[in-house]
This record gives sequence, structure tokens and C-alpha cells, in this order.
Amino acid sequence: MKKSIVFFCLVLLSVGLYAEDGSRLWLRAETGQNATVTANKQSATINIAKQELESQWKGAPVQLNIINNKDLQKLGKDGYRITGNKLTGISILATTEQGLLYGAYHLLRLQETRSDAGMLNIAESPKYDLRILNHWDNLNRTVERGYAGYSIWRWDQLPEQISPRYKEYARANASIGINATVLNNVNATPDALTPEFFQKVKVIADELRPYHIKVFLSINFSSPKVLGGLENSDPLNKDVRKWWKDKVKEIYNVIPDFGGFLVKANSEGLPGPQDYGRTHADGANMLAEALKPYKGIVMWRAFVYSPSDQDRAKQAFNEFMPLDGKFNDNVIVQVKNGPIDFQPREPFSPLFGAMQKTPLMPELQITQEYLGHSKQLVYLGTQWKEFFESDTYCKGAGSTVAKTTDGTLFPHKLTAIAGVANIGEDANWTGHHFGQSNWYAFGRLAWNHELSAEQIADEWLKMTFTNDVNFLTPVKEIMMDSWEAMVSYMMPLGLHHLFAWHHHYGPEPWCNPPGARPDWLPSYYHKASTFGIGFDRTTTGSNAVSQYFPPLNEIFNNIETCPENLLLWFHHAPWDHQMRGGRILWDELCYKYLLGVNQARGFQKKWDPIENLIDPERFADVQFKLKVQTRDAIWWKDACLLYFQTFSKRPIPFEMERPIHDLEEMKQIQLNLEHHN
Ligand code: BDP
Repeated sequence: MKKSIVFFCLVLLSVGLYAEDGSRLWLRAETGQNATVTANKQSATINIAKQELESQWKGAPVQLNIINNKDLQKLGKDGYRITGNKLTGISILATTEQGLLYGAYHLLRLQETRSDAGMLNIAESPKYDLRILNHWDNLNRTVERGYAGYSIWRWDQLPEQISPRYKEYARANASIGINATVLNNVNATPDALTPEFFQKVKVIADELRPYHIKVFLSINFSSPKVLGGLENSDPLNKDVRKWWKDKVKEIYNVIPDFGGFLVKANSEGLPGPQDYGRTHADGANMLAEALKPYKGIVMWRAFVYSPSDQDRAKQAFNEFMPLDGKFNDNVIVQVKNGPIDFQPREPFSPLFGAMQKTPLMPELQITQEYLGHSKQLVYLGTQWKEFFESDTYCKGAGSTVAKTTDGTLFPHKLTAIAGVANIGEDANWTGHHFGQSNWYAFGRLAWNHELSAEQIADEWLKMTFTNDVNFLTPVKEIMMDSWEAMVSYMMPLGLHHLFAWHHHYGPEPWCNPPGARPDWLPSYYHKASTFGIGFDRTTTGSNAVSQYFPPLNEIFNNIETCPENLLLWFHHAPWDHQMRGGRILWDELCYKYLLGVNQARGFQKKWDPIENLIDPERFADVQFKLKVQTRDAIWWKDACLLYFQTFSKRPIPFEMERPIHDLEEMKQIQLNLEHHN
């Protein structure tokens, strides 16, 4: 009797211990190893590196040494060297404490991915100096475009109470090299600059500091007027400039290593310098001047557009190019990967490569606002690689976007890259277990954009699930195909912005609420007519192609040479346009949607057989979401094809599966998705 109770308790305990909710992310190494680790210096950061290795490293002793020699200096302040052998001893060398921390996580990653055998001789340094997350978290803890619950920042409890998640967050980020974070939404309220709020921010900064993560804030440009009671917030007004200087001083008094500001100004209705007839440079430089004495920086966003006759895709370029070279040296301009807005596939923003006298930092969106929220498995490593490797031709062939921003082609003082976070209070942090892979991939690519999407997927799967090849092979295939599959069942061939007005999840290509801004309507972008479909951005259309360097402008401009995956981004093509594979455009569109749906079905088929290779909880969660993904892929296919068919007036190819919905039925679907669902 007694024995069975003990047994029962043990079972309960083990179920409790091993219930998999995904909260451990990719940091799942067995602890309790008691490895021998020595360090030649001490600090909070070095102690973390030490403890991580002591508890998880399974090899011979590790030495952590801060050394200042030429070889290590070449690797920069975050770089490190790992030498030695797991059987005889390892040494991690760096010029700084954070170098040692990154080296420690590297070594553990090698162990967890079974790559730690043999003689190690590794030299690493990051491609970007600042690798920063942007939280679109509001002070009331809702998260704009967040799909993993409420914000992890518990402003209501701070500064008194400290959530254990702050440290876990810091650790996860440090383990992939992320070294900075913007805590609040770019749609910022002036309340983020009150003395009470700084006390809360201070607590978070204190928690993140040992992991070498710097804290930044988004600011509202009208703060001097709204918060300070000044007459206006004109950047050339002496009082306004003084207000910012005093405010910045106040912040640094509380947080001496504060990073600086992220600014969304004169964009989507937010205030900015143009309200006073001033330029973006005037606004940015005013803030830069205030931050300069403390080594703070300004990240000024180029995501600007207004309802006008000018093609939205051209606006940021036209507004920012004349300002090239006019920004202070502690300003960096933050540019979304594409010219519109994180669509499933966009060409790169033409600002990359063109704005040469001002440092630019790419902004990627980790949260899947337009890519299936946390309902769909979409691995973004492949999307981001396409972006990094896109050739701008700004200095001849090979001038990739990556090289225009990482200091290779334009040696600016600042190099940086931002990712809009997908993190929330959900136990698994990101809503979908596979959302974690995008957080992971952002960090790894920010460190080294030359890593392949496949290698990153491989690492992440091994660390997060298992090293079993029977799991890795099919699941890696799912990941590698997932982005392109989603593009196919949502917006193939360069279509964009077909999303439902409110939630940006499902399709609504017909959307046309009374009084709506034209540039927020799908028809502005798809321009479907009985003649054809697509946005004419050629020299005879909006001429957005001219913003690209030759020969790319000519390649995009010519319907015969334009890559077909961007065809309808640059061209308004007739329904019977001959595609390179032999089909006419309408048929090709139909087959693309079907291909995407079939790939989604394929993901289900590949997932089910791995059931016994991982824990039942995460298996079932992902299995359920893959079902939703296929269902919603069919929704996209039927809605878009039935709608576009009202223009093309052509049959869906007869050998293809028929729609299972009616257009009117599709138009009735009203998802009541809230931002933080
Ligand atoms: C759009 C989002 C909106 C953001 C905006 C931005 O829909 O919520 O505020 O981008 O980046 O994609 O500022």
C-alpha cells in the first residue's frame, strides 16, 4: 500500500517536472553537472558565464580569461575565442566580460547540438554592434500585434515586485547574442517619460544588466507639450530643446547606462517635427544632442507614409533621401525590410544601399502580424535570409543588403538591427512553440547573417526538442518550406496587403469600409480589374522601380525579367499573361494557392509520425495548430480565388480541387481577434 502511494507520488512528480509547456525555450541542457570552471576576473556577468557552465557543461575544465591582446581586440568588444578540447580542457578568451558570456553560451550550444567533439578553434564576432528587440508593449500591458498574451513587463507591480521572467528573458536573449531592448511600443505615450516610470524601468535595467542587455525607450514626440506643459514640441524651440536635455539627464540619473530612444514620428498619425515645418533630421538631431553627453543614441524610424497620390511604396525613400548626411553621428535610421509593411513577401526597401552617408538599421518583424499570428507555423529564417542576401547593386554586383548595413560597404560608427518581439506572458513565451524559432533565428542572424536558415533551424530543433534524426529531418523540412508555403496560400506572385482590416490574419481582398483611407485598402494594392491584376510600379506606372539601382531597376521594370515571385508587386499584368512555366497568369495564381494549401496539408502529414519522439504536450499543441493552419490556408485560397475570379471571369482549372466555400460565405467571416489574443 505504502509503496504504491510512493510510486504514485513519484509518477505525479515526474509528470509535474517534465510537463512540457515550452517555458524553457531552447535552454534545456541538463543541469547539476558540477563542471570545473575558473575565471581570471570576477564580475556579475562572468559569474553568470561560470555558473551556466558549472551546472551544464559535461566536459573537461573550462577557463574563462579576459585578455587584452591584438588578436582578441580584432574580434571587437563582444567577440571571443574558444580553444581546446572537451576531453582535456577548454579555454574561452575575450577582452570583455560579455565576450566570455557569449563564449560560454556558444560552448553549451555546441554540446547540446552534439558539435563539441574534437579540437575547437573558434573565433567569433558579431556582424552588428547593436542587436535589439523592439517590444510593441503598451503601459497597460496589452501588446500591439502581440499574439502571446499580455506584456511580460508588469508595470502594475513595478518597481516593488520583480517578476522572475525578467531574468529568464535576459538569459534567453544573452544566449543568442541579443544585447538591447526597447521596452515600450513605438506608438508611445508621453507617460513613458515620467519620473515614476523611470523607477520601474530602472528595476528592469538592473535585472537585465548582468546579461549585458541595454534598455531603451520609445518616445512620443509631443512629450514636451503634453507632459512638460510647453507651448509646442517644435524641435527648433529653445525651451523644447532644453526640456529634452533635462529629461535625458533625469533618465541617466536613474539609469546610468540607458541606451537611448526609438522614435516613430509623423507616421500613422503620430506627432513629429513636420507638425512644425521641420524635417526628420531636425527632430532626430535635437534628441541626439540631448543624448550625446551620455553616449546615448537615437533610432529614428523611416516607416513614414501618408495618404497621398504618391505610391506608398515610394514615400519613405522620397522623404529620407534628401536628408542623407544630415543626421548627427549618434542617429541611426531604422528601416523596415520592405518598402511597405512586413508583408509576406516584399522586395527590400530601396533605402538600403541608397542612403550611404547615414547608418541604416534593418527592422524585421518577429511577431507574425501578417504571417499567421501565433496560430501558424511559419519559420522566418528563410524570409530574412532572402532579405539579407538581396543584391542592391549600390556598389556593383554583390552589394547585398547585409553588406550595406553591417559596416562592410559603408563604415559607419553605428551598426544595428532590430526585431519586433513576439514575446508575451504565455507559458511558452511566443504563443506558438515554433514562434520561439523566430526569436532564436533573429538573434542568431543579428549575430551572423551568414549562417544559413537551415543551420539555425537545425540548432534550434536540437536544443528545443531532440537530436533524433527521425524528428529532425521531417520537421526541418516543415520549417524550411513554411514561409514560402504561407506566401503561396496567402499572397503569391508579389500580391500584398490583402488582409482583413482589423486583425491582419485572414483574407479580405474585397474590404472597403465607408470612408476608409485608400492606402489602407487591399484594392489600392491588388488593383484587380477585368484586364488583370497587380500594382504597376514600372516607369510608366508609379515608377517605384526607379528607386532601385541598375540593373535591378531594369530587371524589375521589364515584365519578362521581373522575378515572378514579385511580378504583381511591380506589374499590372493581364490575366492571360504568359508565365515562364507555360501557364497563363490566372491559372498560375490558382495553382500557387493550391500549392500552398497542399504544403500546409503536408506539414500535418510530416508532423503526425513524430508523435513518439517528443513530449505529448508540445506534440499535441503543434498538431492542433497545424490543423488550424491548413483550415485557414483553404480559407485564404477560396476567398482570394473566388474574389479575383469575379474579375478574371475565368474558370478555376478543372483538374484542380474546387473551392469548398462560397464568396458570400467568406465575406461573412468576422474574426473577433484582439491584438493580445
Ligand atoms: C504596422 C502595424 C502597426 C504598427 C506599425 C509600425 O500594423 O500596429 O504600429 O506597423 O510599425 O505594421 O509603426
